[in-house]
Amino acid sequence: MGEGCGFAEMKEWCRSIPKIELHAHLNGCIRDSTLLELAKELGQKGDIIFSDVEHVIMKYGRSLTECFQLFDLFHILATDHETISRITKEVVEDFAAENVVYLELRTTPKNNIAKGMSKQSYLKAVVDGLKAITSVDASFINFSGRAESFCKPLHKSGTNDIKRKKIYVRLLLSIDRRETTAAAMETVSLALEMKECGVVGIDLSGNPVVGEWSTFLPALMYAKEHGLPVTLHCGEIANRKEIQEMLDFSPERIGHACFLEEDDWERARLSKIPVEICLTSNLRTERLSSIDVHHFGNLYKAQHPLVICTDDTGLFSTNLSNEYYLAAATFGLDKKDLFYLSTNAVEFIFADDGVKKVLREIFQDAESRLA
Ligand code: 6MZ
Repeated sequence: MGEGCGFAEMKEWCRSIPKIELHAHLNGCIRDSTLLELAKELGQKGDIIFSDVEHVIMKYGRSLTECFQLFDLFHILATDHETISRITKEVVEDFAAENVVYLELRTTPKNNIAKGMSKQSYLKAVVDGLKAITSVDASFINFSGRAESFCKPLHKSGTNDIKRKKIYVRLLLSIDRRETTAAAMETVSLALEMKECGVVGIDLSGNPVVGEWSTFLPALMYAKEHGLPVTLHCGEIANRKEIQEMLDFSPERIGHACFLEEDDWERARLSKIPVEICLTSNLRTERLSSIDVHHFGNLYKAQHPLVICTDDTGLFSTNLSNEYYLAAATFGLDKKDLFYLSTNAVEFIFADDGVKKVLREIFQDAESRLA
């Protein structure tokens, strides 16, 4: 892993190494081209006015409030089962294309009576999307509980075999902060039912100014009691009381953690709780004045468990390689540091030890080739 290199070479290197993505929201990762196509179709049907939404989809910088307005639009564009399957397939293919070898994809199961959709049928549409993947070898667990693994033949080109990209996919079910206790409980029950089908945990997300911790706590406790790991969007805004309640809960991971105060960090440090870092997302949604003051810097120096993630690749026009590059360029990390970060993320995944073992081998193999 040679040291000094130029801007373009470093970007390419970040793309080439195996990576793990633990914080990506399905509907936040839809390709712009797909969103535009879906918006055009709905425009032709007269359901929306295309010219009104086109510029919103293509906008570059967005405040946190605008993000949540946009999610409502995304959910209008991607409402039926077929579209959910399509976006799942595309999102996984996009992550695999830049050498993500393990993806924990999170999404909020939705009830939509008009589309004949229940939370369970939404989840089935997601799994159908995984089944439809052909351009890469996706290892996931089928709705029947059967492990689908890298069994497809290698794609041949001339006399040379081209190794197909391989990606493990596991699912986290998200509770939206707008939901009631009963709806949150329904999501956790579904996750427990679908544990055998690749659902490995629960996420609490959604607009951080909406909802009360006490509304979600019973469902999150239920998950904990049944051994289902939980990750929380924690401290995306400065809400001291909620941050402390979340730390009291002892989740398996936290995301963002932009507004923790020194004694909150002391607790997080003592409990060594892994933090999902989303640099571009935090910058674009103005959680900080500039990237070099991001808490990643201090946490990295303190050797706190960290995993670099994207949050919403579509919404923020980013990808995981870019986030690794950004961390290196901003905080002076070299290739060895970045490779250590990506390898170490294996320890924070929610999938079982069997998957961890295979991933460790993938990283060892990559390290020997990069040396
Ligand atoms: C909090 C976020 C988020 O679940 O419909 N979501 N929640 N903070 C963020 N940072 C910007 N980014 C995405 O994906 C979209 C949903 O994920 C959550 C929001 O609830 C959003 O509606 P799914 O697939």
